[in-house]
Amino acid sequence: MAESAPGDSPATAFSVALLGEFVRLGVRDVVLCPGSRSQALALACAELERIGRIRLHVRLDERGAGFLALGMAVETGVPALVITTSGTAVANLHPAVLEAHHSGVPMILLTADRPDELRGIGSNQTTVQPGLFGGAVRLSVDEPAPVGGSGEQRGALALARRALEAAAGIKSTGITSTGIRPAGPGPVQLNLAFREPLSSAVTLTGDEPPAEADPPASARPEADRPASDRPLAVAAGPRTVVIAGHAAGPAAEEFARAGGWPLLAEVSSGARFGPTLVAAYRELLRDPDFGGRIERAIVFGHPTLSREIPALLQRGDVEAIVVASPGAERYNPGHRVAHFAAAARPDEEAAAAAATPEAREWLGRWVMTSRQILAADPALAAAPIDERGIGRAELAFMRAPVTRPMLVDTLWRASWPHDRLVLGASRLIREADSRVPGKKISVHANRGLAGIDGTVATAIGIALAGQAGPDPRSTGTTRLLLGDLALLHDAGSLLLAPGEPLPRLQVIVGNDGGGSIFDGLEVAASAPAAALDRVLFTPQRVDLSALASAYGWEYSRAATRSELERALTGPPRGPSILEVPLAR
Ligand SMILES: Cc1ncc(C[n+]2csc(CCOP(=O)(O)OP(=O)(O)O)c2C)c(N)n1
Ligand SMILES: [Mg+2]
Repeated sequence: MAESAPGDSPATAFSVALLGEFVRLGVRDVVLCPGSRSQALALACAELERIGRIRLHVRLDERGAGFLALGMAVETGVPALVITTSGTAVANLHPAVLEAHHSGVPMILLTADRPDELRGIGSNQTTVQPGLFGGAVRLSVDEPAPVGGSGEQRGALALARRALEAAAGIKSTGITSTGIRPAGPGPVQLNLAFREPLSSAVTLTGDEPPAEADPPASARPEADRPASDRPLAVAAGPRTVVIAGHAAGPAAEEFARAGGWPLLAEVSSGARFGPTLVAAYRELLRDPDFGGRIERAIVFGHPTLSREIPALLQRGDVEAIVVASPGAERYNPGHRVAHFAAAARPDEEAAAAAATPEAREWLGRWVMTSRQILAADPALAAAPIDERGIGRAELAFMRAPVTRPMLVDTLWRASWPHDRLVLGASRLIREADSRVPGKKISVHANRGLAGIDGTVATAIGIALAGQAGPDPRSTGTTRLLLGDLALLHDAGSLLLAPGEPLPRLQVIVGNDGGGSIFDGLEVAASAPAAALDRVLFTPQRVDLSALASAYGWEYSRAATRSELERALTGPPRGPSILEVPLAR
């Protein structure tokens, strides 16, 4: 593919072939971290970017780089490549690998390593990289250093294809010490040994013929669905609810509508909309007159935000059916799930039964009561109206300090279908989950493991991938809502070097000076307050305005309702931070 020159490095020839094949198969985003051992890959990427074949994102911190790639794949459905040097650089990918594994997001890591002869002898920056991620990767290959042999480039092409198939979950990749590797999209590690000379000059013209005559496979993961995984036909019958956990997607809404069943949809389910939605599901699940009467629950996605849902599914008098759980583990609270299925639909009788008076009464009560609960929420009361203009009551209303319910409600109202909303792991996602009404908008959260790490990087990945395409959605704004500790945990991801594409991202920080989520734990009622503060709340007093300015991000602050509304309704902008002070 490359023009050859004397003194060519096999590392470069291999890297060009491997990356070229990834591009040919549809990969577009590459996240690259600097390092010496990976230089052949890095320089080949610079060339591929120069000729317009990839979108290259260069990041210093591998931990953030992993989450950036995760965010991109969440948005596009296509894995991004992450390239690192050897040693601790590789270990820094682990948090994002675990999140991708548990949430079923594809990702391909190209980790540079020393060749065999330099391993296990105390060489600089050399550890045991193969297998580092254990059972969290769909495929782990330790590729020997290329030596310039004849079949090497073809081998590189085959490796790219194998990696993509494994990341997409198209093929199960055999038995390991941890058992059969799970299918479904997830992370893949290609550990690539390189020997000196670590690179040579590379020039690509963009006219290189396809390296192989095979028809291009798609990089977009297709569901790995054997023929036996026909949709489960769900019969009419018991009093049923449909639960949409994280990433359930629109299939959950469609299913609930077809069966005429109440839809209990979490905020990041992708199914929080539609005529059968029960947004105030937590209150109702606790109510014996509602939750207490449920006889069957059909779960889509991965519920993580409430205690009520796992409690319901463990009840002896409730039949639990779990459909298309994303990620590596099937959702199975208390090991009480009766059936697992890849997909489901109400059978004909069930669809017809949706119109019976009993079914309509069951659904109607859930939906109407949920709407009444939301309507009675004092935090969401509308502005008082004074016919003679802006009165005192309205002024007071607009000057009211921002509260958590006000924050999530205003943000929800400011979001449109072409926007993307990303929610960090904190009190605020729970606040949103407990009160925002139905709306068909794109909401993401890292709920695979619900870490507070990598949140900024994930949102940048979603924003960059979202704004790159020709899709009308590419005109929207990405907004990230997170707590102060989650922001500080990933402050390094604010680093956008000169020349890097700038995300159209507004980071909204609910700043209550520490981890106030812990104030809601039972232990907060009994443990000494000072101890709780020191070891759980963990106070911080970082000057967020100075932090933003240090990294060159626009900064503003909204302490009242009117300031918040203004800050959330402006035109789309570049990277900005909005600080919202919140009472603990
Ligand atoms: C990587 C990681 N470390 C620790 C935790 C435990 N944890 C959950 S929430 C939280 C504090 C969050 O604080 P903040 O972001 O300020 O949100 P708040 O609860 O104050 O709204 C911590 C430390 C976690 N989820 N992930
Ligand atoms: Mg906080």
